[in-house]
Amino acid sequence: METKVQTTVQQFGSLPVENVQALASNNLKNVPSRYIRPEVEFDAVSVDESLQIPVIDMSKLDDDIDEQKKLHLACKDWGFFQLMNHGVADEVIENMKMDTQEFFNLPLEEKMACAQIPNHIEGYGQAFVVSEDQKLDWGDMLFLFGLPVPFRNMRFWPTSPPSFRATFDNYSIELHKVMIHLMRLFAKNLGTDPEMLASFFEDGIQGVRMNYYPPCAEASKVFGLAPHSDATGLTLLIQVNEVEGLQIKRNEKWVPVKPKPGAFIINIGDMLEIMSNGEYKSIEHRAVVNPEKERLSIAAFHHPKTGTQIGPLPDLVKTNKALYRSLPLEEFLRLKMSSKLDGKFMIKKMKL
Ligand SMILES: O=C(O)CCC(=O)C(=O)O
Repeated sequence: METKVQTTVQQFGSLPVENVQALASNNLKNVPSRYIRPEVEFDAVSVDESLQIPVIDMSKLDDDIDEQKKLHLACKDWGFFQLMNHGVADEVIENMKMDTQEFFNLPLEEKMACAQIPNHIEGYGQAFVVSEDQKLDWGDMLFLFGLPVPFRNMRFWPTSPPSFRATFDNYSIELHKVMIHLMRLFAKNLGTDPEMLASFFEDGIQGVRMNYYPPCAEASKVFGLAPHSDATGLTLLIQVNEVEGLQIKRNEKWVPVKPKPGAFIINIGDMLEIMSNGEYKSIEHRAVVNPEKERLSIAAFHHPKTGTQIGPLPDLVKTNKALYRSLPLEEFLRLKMSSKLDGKFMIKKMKL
């Protein structure tokens, strides 16, 4: 049975829109105007290929002070890093990639068995479509809650490929372990109690968004995913195939991320920026699409548990002024999900 809080968090529905994979299969020379974003073509912010996000070796983090410092700096200065030697078996990641690819390869009617229903964020469809005249992203998604287990709604979990459910279950649990380990290290680096920070996330909410971006004849005029920061504590992302598309904003330039084989791309979300009282940064990012090739990615969003007050951690505002106000998690998510993707608007709302 769904609890009241669970229902509140799950009821962030999006308006239904056309399936982009089906639309793209018509080999259109010109895409419908609802997808065309003049701001991509005429973006004054240029792409800077010369930079790369920091790479952190998790196997060194428990006892190597230099690696711990590197992690702290990555969170403060970049808000993004790649994590290697994280302890999640290759097989767990490869199975997740394979089953995600297989799901999106299914005929539309079969994928629609997992379609979203009104007022639910979970399932196959779209997120953040809140008005009939809003511009749309060039992509579809399958969104599922992985944790806590009572949040799982099997109605939306694919049964094809047959291995999907077991694969997803493993992936979800393994990523949660990495996230908790990182939370303890973040707390240590921030000078607060590791157990306290971990306790917010132990029974936290994990949502996994599997993204499918079809090739697009007008790739330079659309977004796979419009610029946004994540309303999470921490996001762990992998790219499923070799096609790149994630770009992060740094010093007013877009920096393309080049994933390292086997690494997770990790970013600080708005909630952790706020909890750290601004010491860690939630960075705006976007996904661009390829003119010839499909792209897939899997983002695992980790939030604190329901009932958490999202605000600066008490230890961090004993001597420093609080830079953000506090809001219950449910209200924070409601505000985020009832708007289109729009840069760092939640951080702007929360700043004092
Ligand atoms: O596809 C990507 O690389 C980015 C995905 C992302 O930012 C998201 O799902 O929120």
